[in-house]
Amino acid sequence: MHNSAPTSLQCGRHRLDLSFPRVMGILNVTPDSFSDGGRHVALDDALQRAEQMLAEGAAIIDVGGESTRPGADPVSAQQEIDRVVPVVEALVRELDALVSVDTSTPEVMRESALAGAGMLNDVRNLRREGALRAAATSGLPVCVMHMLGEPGDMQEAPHYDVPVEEAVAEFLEQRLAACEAAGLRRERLILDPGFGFAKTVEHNLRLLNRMERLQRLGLPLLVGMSRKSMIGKVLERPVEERLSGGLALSALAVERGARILRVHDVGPHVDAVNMTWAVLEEGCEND
Ligand code: 8Y7
Repeated sequence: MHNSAPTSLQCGRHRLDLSFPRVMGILNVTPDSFSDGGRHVALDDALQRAEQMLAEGAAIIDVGGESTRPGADPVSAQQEIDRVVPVVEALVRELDALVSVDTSTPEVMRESALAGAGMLNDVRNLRREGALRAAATSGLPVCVMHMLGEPGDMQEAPHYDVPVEEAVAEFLEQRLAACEAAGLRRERLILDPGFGFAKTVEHNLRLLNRMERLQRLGLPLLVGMSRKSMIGKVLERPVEERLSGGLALSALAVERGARILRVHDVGPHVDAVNMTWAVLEEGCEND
């Protein structure tokens, strides 16, 4: 299917080339993040980890200071700022990195933009009070993800009255309209189906298989499936044994139109994605 989405995005001082699929490396700065065990809280550790991900080919580093794990303790805006902003500043200053900030909190969006972040990533799709306005005034591209409810209650019997890809596409269209009404231009938006958020395994598999439905919205697609329980459930693997399954999902996601892959294991995903892309683009210059 023809992909009509923009092939580059202005992310603060960085221009992100999306004419081929890019990898976003996950940098958790929460004390309780489930797959990093909170080991990356210290600034030096965060810098080192980011440097390694960039060397492995990450185009973007996604910094998150609020755990979305069900049951995680809520954090105040100030706590989140204290965790995230020094890391954003250091990554920009020391590594000239394109930094995305995973947050739903308007104050964090504002402070992150001032600290040099190049992108915002909100799993609550700008539904928090003041988030639409903060995102609009930041001037940065924003990833808008599909999720119903809150991380704490979203997995209580997720149900859709229409096929899941239809429900997700319609929801994202509505959020796009809300963004545009708040002054966030369409050209600045990235869409994400929200794998694992308010979805059963069957929903997740179907949504990936039918992601072309979302491609029709004409915006870059970001996906996050790295180490998620959809892999654990299909393969019966614990979280530390989900890399191979994740690589298979990334290859398929690229084939189904994803242009940004949010992952923990950057090097292996860069290879998987580049290999997939080489096949998909084969002969294109002669078309
Ligand atoms: C996603 C995400 C998480 C995702 C986007 C995890 C912050 C859970 N998942 N952001 N964040 N998309 N855009 O397993 O799928 O990484 S947190």
